[in-house]
Order: sequence, then C-alpha cells, then structure tokens
Amino acid sequence: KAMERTFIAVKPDGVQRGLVGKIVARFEAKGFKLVAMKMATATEDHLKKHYSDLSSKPFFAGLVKYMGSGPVVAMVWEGQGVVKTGRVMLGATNPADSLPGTIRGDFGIQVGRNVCHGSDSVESATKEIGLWFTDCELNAYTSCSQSWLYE
Ligand code: DAT
Ligand code: MG
Repeated sequence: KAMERTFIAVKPDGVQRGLVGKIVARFEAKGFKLVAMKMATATEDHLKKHYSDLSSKPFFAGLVKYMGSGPVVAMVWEGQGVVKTGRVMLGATNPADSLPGTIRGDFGIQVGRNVCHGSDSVESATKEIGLWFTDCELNAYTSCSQSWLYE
C-alpha cells in the first residue's frame, strides 16, 4: 500500500475549545507522521478556494464565515491509508451521526461546529495541501517509529 498525505485542520471551534492537543495526540498515537503544522487565520478568499466544491450549497457563506472567525491549526499527516483512515478517525460530517470514539463523535454536537477538517480523497488532499502549505513547509524526515509501524 502506498504512502499518502492528508490535510487535517482543527477548526476555529476546536482551537477555542482547547482540543488541538487531543486531536494531534490521536494522529500521533495511531502512528501517522506529522509533516507540517501551523496556526493561521484564513482569509475569505482562501476559504472559498478551500471549499470551492461546496460553493452552491446554502450553508456555504456561513461555513466560510465560521472557518475564518478565528485561527485554525492546519496540519499534514503522512502514512499508509492516512486519507481514508483520517476520515474514519474524524467520524461522520454531522457529529449527531458520528460514532463515539471519533473526533466529531466525542467532541462535537452540530454539523456547523464539527471541530476538525480532513481531506476526503487523495486528490482533495493534494489540492488542499498545495493551498495551505508551500513545498518547503513540508518536512522530509524518517520517523524513528517507522520500522515498528510498517513491516
Ligand atoms: P466534511 O467536512 O465531512 O468533508 P463536507 O465537505 O460535505 O463535509 O462539508 C464541509 C463542511 O461544511 C462540514 O465539515 C460542515 C459544513 N456542512 C456540511 N454540511 C452542512 C449542512 N448541511 N449544514 C451546515 N453545515 C454543513
Ligand atoms: Mg469535505
């Protein structure tokens, strides 16, 4: 199975509620490798690009306003199957449907305040990583855990 990268972002509600460490800890404990991380308050233009596929949705304006209402913690995580597994770790889009044990299931209540973003496909991940990070912000290193995670 191929190594992949995904874009994960703790949303403004997750930052304000002090959930950054808990979310990072889940990805670290799973064994995924942190490749990039920064705090940023995104502009409206940036968020419209990030959510361009949702521009026709009735909740689009509110979504862009919420995502720009405070800083997010943007990250790139690497590992085998990290795009799909990252989505499983997030849980369903609506926290009301997310299972306990997932980030949204454990930490959220409403779909409009669902704590954390994760890329939904390898193609989306490539687009989102390119939008949020420059190439030199993506760190290349070998994790000391690598040989204990992969055979
Ligand atoms: P996801 O974030 O699980 O990939 P999405 O890409 O369909 O979900 O939508 C992006 C975000 O938009 C989602 O995290 C929360 C918000 N959203 C989605 N559906 C919504 C709805 N019906 N009402 C309000 N906000 C919604
Ligand atoms: Mg999405």
